[in-house]
Amino acid sequence: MSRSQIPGSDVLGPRALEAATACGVDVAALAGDARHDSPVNGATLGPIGWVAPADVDTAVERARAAFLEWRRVPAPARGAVVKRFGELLTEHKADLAALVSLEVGKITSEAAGEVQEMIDICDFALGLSRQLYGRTSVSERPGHRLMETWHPLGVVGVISAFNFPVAVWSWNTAIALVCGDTVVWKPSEQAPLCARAAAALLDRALAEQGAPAYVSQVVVGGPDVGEALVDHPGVALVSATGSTRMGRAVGPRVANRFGRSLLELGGNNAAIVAPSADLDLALRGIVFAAAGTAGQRCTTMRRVIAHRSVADELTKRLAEAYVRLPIGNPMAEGTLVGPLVHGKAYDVMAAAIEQASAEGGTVVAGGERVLADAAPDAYYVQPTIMTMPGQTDIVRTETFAPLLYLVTYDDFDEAIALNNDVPQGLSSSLFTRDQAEAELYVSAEGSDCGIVNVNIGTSGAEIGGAFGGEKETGGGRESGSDAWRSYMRRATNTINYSGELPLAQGVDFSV
Ligand code: UN1
Repeated sequence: MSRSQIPGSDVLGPRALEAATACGVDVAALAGDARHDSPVNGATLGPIGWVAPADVDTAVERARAAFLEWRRVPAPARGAVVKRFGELLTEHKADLAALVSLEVGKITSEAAGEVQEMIDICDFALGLSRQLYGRTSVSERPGHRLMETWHPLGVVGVISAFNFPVAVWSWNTAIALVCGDTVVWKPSEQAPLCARAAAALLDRALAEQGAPAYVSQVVVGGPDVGEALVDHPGVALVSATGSTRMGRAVGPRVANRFGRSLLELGGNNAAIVAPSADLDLALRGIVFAAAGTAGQRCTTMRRVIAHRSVADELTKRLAEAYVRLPIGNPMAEGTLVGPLVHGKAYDVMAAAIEQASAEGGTVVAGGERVLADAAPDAYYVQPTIMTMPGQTDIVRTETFAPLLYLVTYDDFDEAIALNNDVPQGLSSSLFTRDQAEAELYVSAEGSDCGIVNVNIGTSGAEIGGAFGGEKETGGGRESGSDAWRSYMRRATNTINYSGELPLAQGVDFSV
């Protein structure tokens, strides 16, 4: 199949059902009026089988009951489930990746990378299942000991976005499960088959390891299903990935019922390119981060802040690289840029290009829709570069598409200021060979983002680090490092073995 040959529904539909069946989904049971379209050709992939908001109640009640049992299972035994899940993901990597390509349009290599990210988090969570450490501390009172114990929170609600339709759920779920929580997942409406396939593999791992029923559940439905999860008092933690607009709605609602939320929202990620940068390396880092995944990662690079001395050369070389990017059928070999998720995403991109032009920008590469004849209902676009006179309104706005803005700087402090002068704070990077610049960039006076890289792009983080960002990105941290703490509650224990009852702070309350 060539890149410009967009497969028809006679190919895509059966492939989707075959892959979902191989992962253990009972496709015959999927019914209902709700349908979803493949970004690859715009054609309907089949019934979704939506649940109603009222079904969220049942799911949360079941998850709550399962939690009471699951929390008694030793953490390393919970880890064994996650280990098995990782093995099943490895076995079904190609099928799950195919579903990711079909439902959200990722190229095969990135879709496989997404599944690999799931396998990696299973490994991480397995190790973590023996490392849920608490601290001990010294007491100011004789014959007393202070310690912290970590306990599972309860039911975790996961709301995930189309662009990482299964990996982000798995970051949350693998960690939540070893922590002793149970999970109710509301996946993206765009990716119900991926979600059911991933959930079916986890169900199998849970059953094989003798876990209680309803430790993991998936509720496929519309925004009202997500809202029911957000508002449910039985959901201890809502971990939500999506737009800042969505987070602005979710955060206060969860806080209002004193639930916890973990938000991973928009980014407006920049790379600074310093005069000493290795331009070959910068070029490769920028092209992957800005045009990869058709610009639809939350970590996608959206701004380049180039030193005036290298800006022209960099712009020229970037434009040359962009022209060569193979755009088309994401499942064809050699394709690097697949489709946008739907027509609305295309409209938003086209409007952003128009606004950026009105704000003084110039398109130096891309900007056009392609393959409209071969796929009239799908939206393939040329990744686009625009030079801008400065960080105008549109530059400070996240547009979820392959649209990269270039601005220039004269001194490094100005570059850092530009890096930080956006409402979002997810990811950032600096290309330099100057060690002082690199150190400053990762210091407290440097980038204000949650992810701060040197000599690599903004996207493609490994699961071992904590993932998330500041400001309008929402402040949450998922995945590696000590992000597990968000899925547990901490108890401070004071144990008195003295036989006396001395009071802290020297208080005398003798009776
Ligand atoms: C996202 O786009 O929501 O760092 C997650 C990355 C991936 C995760 C992206 N590991 O680009």
